[in-house]
Amino acid sequence: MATAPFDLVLRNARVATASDVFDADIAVSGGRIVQLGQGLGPGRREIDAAGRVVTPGGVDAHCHLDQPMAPPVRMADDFDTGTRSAACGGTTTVIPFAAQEKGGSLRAAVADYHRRAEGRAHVDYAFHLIVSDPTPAVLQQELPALIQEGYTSFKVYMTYDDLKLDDGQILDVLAVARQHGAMAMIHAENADCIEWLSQRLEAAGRTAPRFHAHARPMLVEREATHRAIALAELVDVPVLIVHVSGREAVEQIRWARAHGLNVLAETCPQYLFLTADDLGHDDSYQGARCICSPPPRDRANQDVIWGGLHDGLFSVFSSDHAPFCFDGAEGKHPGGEEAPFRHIPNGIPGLETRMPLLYSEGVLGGRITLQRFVELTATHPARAYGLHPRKGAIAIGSDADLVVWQEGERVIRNADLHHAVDYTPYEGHVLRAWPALTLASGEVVWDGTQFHPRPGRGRFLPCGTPSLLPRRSTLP
Ligand code: DUC
Ligand code: ZN
Ligand code: ZN
Repeated sequence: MATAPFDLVLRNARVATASDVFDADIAVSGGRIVQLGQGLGPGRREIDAAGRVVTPGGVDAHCHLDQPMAPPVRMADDFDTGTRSAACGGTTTVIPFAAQEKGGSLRAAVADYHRRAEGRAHVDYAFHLIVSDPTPAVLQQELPALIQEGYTSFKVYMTYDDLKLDDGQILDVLAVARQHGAMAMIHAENADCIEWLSQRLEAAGRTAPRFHAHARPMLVEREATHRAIALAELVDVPVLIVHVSGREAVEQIRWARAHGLNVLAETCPQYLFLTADDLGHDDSYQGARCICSPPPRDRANQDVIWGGLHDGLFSVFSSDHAPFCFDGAEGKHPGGEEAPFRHIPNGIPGLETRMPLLYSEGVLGGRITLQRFVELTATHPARAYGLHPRKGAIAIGSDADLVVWQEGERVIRNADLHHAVDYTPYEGHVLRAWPALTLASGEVVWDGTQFHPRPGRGRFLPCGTPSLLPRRSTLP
């Protein structure tokens, strides 16, 4: 009896996973990978990968989409445009943030965020929570219940007036993470130091975008990183330090690991491909495009970040996509004007360029292995947030989220990107590879030139228990 054809067979793939690189066909049925091997039977649809590298679809575990902002500021990307851009850059799972408002309920924030996402996403999505007001009701009822329902990670901020927690509040939140096996993510910058420096800069008339970096020097991040590690040690719980920007924070994390502490770390493209010079040399406003926090540092710090990507210090490589248009009152010109740096919304776009930048400069530039690329962009983020092996893997039973890589030069032009932001910080950067095909649950969402929309294709993913602890073997 003839066996039924597969829905799809991706033939002649050079399959790259976090542990291996091998040649195989990949058979897909019902949106999942059902067979892997050479010479597989027929598919109703067949695609020839022609020996090109195929990796798991990316998991961007830190991005901001349609997150409510104080008017008039508004994020440029919602779940439609943000996940469109993700898919065209090889990312098939996004994890943005349902943010609690101070004085508001966490559950209400989650319900509101579901309304924003429902029926709009082109790739699958899960939610992190942002805890900005850890009241007894949040700590004792809302948070434990939400963890049970699949919101197993939450971010706390040590800076930003509308979000920041004090040390005692952070300890309370970490205690909930410990009790319920959730993952705590920490934005580590010292708020009082930033405020003190910002006031002095402003009083001296130093308000141009480039002074954003002067208000947030590395020591501000170093001190907060150390404090975050100490708070986690006190509670005895793993933590993940997000968007690590350079040497001094890296040193704190290495110190923690050397002392046996479970401290995970994330970094982002802006700390490899931008420097503080991109905020401008003079009083030009153009640098507002690259304002993000922590700010980009310098070349020596970029090298340290590359070192941590190479040797296993970092587990997760995310975009921290925070999309604000340069023109207009909703974005980098709040109120329609050139504003002092402290009033410029923080964040840059990067969902679509995250994977191609790291593949080009990391893998093809000889700085990291292909397996490490997969680990950083897909497998480890999926494990850190309880989505593995459904996501972040090329294995039987995993979702058929796949990227076929095309080598060759391609210049990044914002006009070619699919987000709703009016610029990219990487305009003119020459890539060495780009996704020629992105499959999301076995459907072609991007074919190298065309995006294939189907809003609502993306489903909400409840997260399981985080299953990633730092590797110690490769560290000093
Ligand atoms: N910094 C953050 O902490 N979040 C969004 C963007 C940014 O620059
Ligand atoms: Zn942050
Ligand atoms: Zn962020």
